[in-house]
Order: sequence, then structure tokens, then C-alpha cells
Amino acid sequence: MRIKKIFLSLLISLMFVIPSICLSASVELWELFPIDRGANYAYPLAYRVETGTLRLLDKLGDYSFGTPGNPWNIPYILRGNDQWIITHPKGWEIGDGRYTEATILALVIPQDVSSVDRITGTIDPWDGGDVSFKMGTLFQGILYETNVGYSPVNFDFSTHINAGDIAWFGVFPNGGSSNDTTYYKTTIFYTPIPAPPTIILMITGVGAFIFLRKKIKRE
Ligand SMILES: [Ca+2]
Repeated sequence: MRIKKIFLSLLISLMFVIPSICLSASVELWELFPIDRGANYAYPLAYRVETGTLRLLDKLGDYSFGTPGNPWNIPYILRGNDQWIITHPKGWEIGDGRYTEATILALVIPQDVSSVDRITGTIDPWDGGDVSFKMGTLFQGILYETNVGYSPVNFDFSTHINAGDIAWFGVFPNGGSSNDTTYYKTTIFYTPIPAPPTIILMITGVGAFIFLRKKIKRE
């Protein structure tokens, strides 16, 4: 009888453990990089001038966006190899004020996501041009920012971003924009809204637990 109880306990535990494993997921920002400005998961790629105005980058090719006609098409954002997103902001002085053009990649958190829980990544300055990297959301403001000089910077922070919010990743030129080519890669950890089969499994697990507990007590 004791072996039967242990077996039943193990079975019940598995019913709870298996769905909980299914409830976490991660995705590379690189995987969601839009092929066009109107892609499902991505807000239009843009650059932000210091006044706060967002201007759209033109599509130069699949996975590459920039400003045609300017030298090197900067500012630009493109999807590189090995999960790197490559960007170059732009900035220069006008009078005694600084006019900057930060590159922004924004992501609408889709409705099948319960919450984004953690964001990790690496920023590689590549050419040492001095930039700042910022990550934030439309509703929560800036969640993370760091200056990047010559050495790569790793980041890892917990957060709570709901569906419908817009998460954005921006590279700002910090002074001049010479040699400001910047690589970054980001992993987004999130909790999906459980799919119907998972919910059924959880309900079955809870039902089985109540039934078997009563049965064991009677025995
Ligand atoms: Ca710079």
C-alpha cells in the first residue's frame, strides 16, 4: 500500500511539474526583427531626434533599415549574423545645443504573452565610438541604461511588462557619432498565456489530486 501511495504522489507531482515547465519561454529579439516596417511583432523601426519626434527609417532591403542619401545611410538598424542587431546612431552639434538621432527598435508585446519577466543581453561597441544603450517601455519609461565605451557590456534584469505595452531598445550617440557602430543581442524571457491543452492538463491534475487525496485518506 505504501508503494502505491508513493507512486500516486509521484504521478500527482508530475501533473503539476510538466505544465509549470511549459509556462516559461524565451525569444531572441533578433528572431523578431521585422522584414518590413509593418511586421506583426515589431513597431516601425525609427530614429528619435532630441525633440522627441520619432521618424521612420526607410527599408533598404530585407532586415535592413536606414536613411537613403546620407553617407553610410546612418542612422541605420539592421539584422546581422549570429543574433546580433547592428545599428549606428547619428549626432552632431547645432549652435550650442546637441542634436542627436538615436536608433530605436520597438516591440509590441503580443496578446498571447502574460508578461515579460526578464531581459538579458550584450552590447558590443565594436569601434569604441562612445554610445549609450537604453531599454524601456511606452508605459513604464526607461528600465535600463548604460554607457558603452570600448568594452562589451552584459546586462541581466528582472522586469514585468504586460501585453499591449511597447518595449523599445535604443542606441544614443553620446556626443559625436564617429565610430558609433554598435552591436547588441537580447534575450527576452516571458510567461505565455497557457494554451488550452495546458489548461486542461492543469485542471485534470488538480482534479486528480483532490480525488486521490480523498481516496488515500479513506484507505
Ligand atoms: Ca559617440
